[in-house]
Amino acid sequence: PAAQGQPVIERPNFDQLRFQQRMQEDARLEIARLDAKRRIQKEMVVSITTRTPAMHIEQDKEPSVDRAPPDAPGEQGRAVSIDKEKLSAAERAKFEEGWNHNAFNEYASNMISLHRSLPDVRDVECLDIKYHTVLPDTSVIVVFHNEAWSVLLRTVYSVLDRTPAKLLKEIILVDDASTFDHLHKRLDDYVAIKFKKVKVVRAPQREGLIRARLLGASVATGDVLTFLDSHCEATKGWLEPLLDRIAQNWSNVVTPVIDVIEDGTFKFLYGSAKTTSVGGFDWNLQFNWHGIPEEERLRRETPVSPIRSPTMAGGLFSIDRKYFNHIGTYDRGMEIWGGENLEMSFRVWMCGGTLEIIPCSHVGHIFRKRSPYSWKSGVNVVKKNSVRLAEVWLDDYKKYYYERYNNNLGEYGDVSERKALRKRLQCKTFDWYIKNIYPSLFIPGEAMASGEIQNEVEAQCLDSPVDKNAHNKPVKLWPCHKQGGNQYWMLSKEGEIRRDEACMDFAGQFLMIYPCHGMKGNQHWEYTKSNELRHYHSGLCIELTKDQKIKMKTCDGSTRQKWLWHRQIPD
Ligand code: UD2
Ligand code: MN
Repeated sequence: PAAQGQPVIERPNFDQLRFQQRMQEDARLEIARLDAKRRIQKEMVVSITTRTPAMHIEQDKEPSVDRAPPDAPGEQGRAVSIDKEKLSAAERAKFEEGWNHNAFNEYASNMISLHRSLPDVRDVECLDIKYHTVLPDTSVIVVFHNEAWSVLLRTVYSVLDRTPAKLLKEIILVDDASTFDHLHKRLDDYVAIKFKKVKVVRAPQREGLIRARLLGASVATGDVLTFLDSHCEATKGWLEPLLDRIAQNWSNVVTPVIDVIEDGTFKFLYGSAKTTSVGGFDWNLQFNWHGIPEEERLRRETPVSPIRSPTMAGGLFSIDRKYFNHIGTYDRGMEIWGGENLEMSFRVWMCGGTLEIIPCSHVGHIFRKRSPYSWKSGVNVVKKNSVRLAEVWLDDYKKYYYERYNNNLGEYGDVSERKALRKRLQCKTFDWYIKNIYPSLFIPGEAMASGEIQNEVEAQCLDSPVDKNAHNKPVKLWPCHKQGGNQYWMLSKEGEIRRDEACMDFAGQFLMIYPCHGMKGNQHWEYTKSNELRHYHSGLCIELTKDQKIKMKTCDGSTRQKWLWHRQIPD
């Protein structure tokens, strides 16, 4: 039985999404994590047919290609499944090429209408909300480097088709020096013929998404700036709740719930406000998702009230245009991809703003397992961007990030302007941010015990790989090597045995590594006075068996169940 109402989690239902860090030297897949996520999302998805059918799509918009009949591929957000083996050699080549160019199934996308219909994915509580009758208007800014034609246009049409005309000032497409042919003259011609509200702006050279967004913002004229990735689909009613929140306070920075458009089938997956996650990060300065913290659940008035989020994913958000400038736009010194989302999140919170997820606003995004485009060669841009933000915003806490690189920061350029900005805005400290905005963040310096975990009888240590692909892997036993690495663990105040976002997890069968969920349950451990590692829920202890394996056994006080941490905080 679960202890004192602690949830017992078979598998957490808010596993990290696909925001894998795109370190150049580590572009490998997080297959295990993604599979788990997909499995969970399948369970979350509300059957489309059980909901109110999507209402008609407003048609007061630009002239466009014909709308598809209801049974056409992908309509209502349905999956398009293609049996590659049944394709002719020529078609199969196109199919492969689509995947290679985009890291999603462009071939499937090309079969789907640019106007495909989607279910009304909002929670029923959203349907009764009355928004201000006068709302600010918005410029929608979409930056892209080499986006697929049908995917880019579906992004544009989803906005045009589902946004009241008076709220949409313009859509600004920022081409970040794409090399795909269709994104040049063909796009210009199409935009000129079909659209009135769409502008194309081109960066003369590759700038990366951060400076590309700055370029878009510099020409935008709407009251609000709304950023979207170039592979999104906005759903019915997506914009009003975002603008309404900004109308209440210019320093509210808001994001929609980001639904998942499956990379292979274009199936539109969504969950309810109750399963929505908030943004966090780890000490590798990697963004991650978490369940809504208990305090935040209690603070909110209704299940669909705005959710305060310590960080945002980065691609999809709305911000008052003047506030965007006031708060320091972005750090122009950041390259290509990464870090800008945490930088803006910390900045907004520390300098007096608020970052929220708005549960009644849903926008789908294609999450990819690899980055399809070229990066800057010879530079670890994610590290460079992260060091820049750590230098400016993290105060003493930056040491936890720098430890990862043995304090070898590399070239990160000049951050004096950003430091001056922080001073000018009189922003609060990072310590304030953690204590007030992200109290559940694990602080390595606060671990109750850390280092290797050695068995009392034999010099064998609990061992599991450090890399991100380790999730869902068994914990192994290895001769203690005193090198840290795979044998470095920390015991958190909450009773987790963890490294970064990886926690030891026991769901009844094996001792595993799983993403930390912060809800105790299967990840709750007790290091007893007699040095046992007791799993709180099952009451079993970690044992080194005679045949050199790890087993979860009834606690019996034997030395094979006793473990010593390298460093322990005396009590
Ligand atoms: C996530 C964000 C993304 C950004 C990134 C961190 C979501 C859904 N996505 O990664 O917006 O915050 O984290 O930096 O929150 N692009 C360019 N020039 C480049 C590289 C990319 O214009 O040099 C465009 C790209 O075409 C896309 C957007 O920037 O429209 C984001 O890139 P991504 O889709 O590869 O990033 P994603 O979703 O993995
Ligand atoms: Mn994206």
